[in-house]
Amino acid sequence: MSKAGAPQAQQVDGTGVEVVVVAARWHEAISQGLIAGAQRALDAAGASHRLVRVPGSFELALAAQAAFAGGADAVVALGVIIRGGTPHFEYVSAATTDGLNRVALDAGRPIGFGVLTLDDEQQGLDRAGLPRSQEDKGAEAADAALRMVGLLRGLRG
Ligand code: DLZ
Repeated sequence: MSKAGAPQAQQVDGTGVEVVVVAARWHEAISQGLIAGAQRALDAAGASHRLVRVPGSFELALAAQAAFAGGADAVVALGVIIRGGTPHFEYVSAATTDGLNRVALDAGRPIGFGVLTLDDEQQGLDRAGLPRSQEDKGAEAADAALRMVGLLRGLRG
């Protein structure tokens, strides 16, 4: 795990931005950390937000698509996928990533990608924005989504 190359954190203005946080239910302790981190970042930016839970990471893309259809300006997608002894890890990870990317491109609206793909639970605890974590991936995903809202508005005029 490394923060090398990560951009410097600067406050982003989310006033008037409607965000839906979609979060999977697998690996709940880590997921709760991601959700809390995303909510902290959205509150700090002044964005409006609500939380929707889905059964697993595979379902995040469909929920994101529905959030955009309902008028969301941005989505923050949060999930935890831990490698098991089966090929399921690769299938779920790839489908989740590809699905979210497709939904964002089809909608022309940003999805902050806060899906952790991990070898073990400890890696997730290290990244979940919990008191002993080194990283806060939920907050990073929320911050990225808000920055993209502003950037896209600037580009589209
Ligand atoms: C099936 C499955 C497996 C093996 N592992 C995870 C995981 O680590 N994290 C996660 O978010 N979801 C997992 N799932 C569930 C799938 O995402 C999906 O919810 C189910 O296959 C039902 O469609």
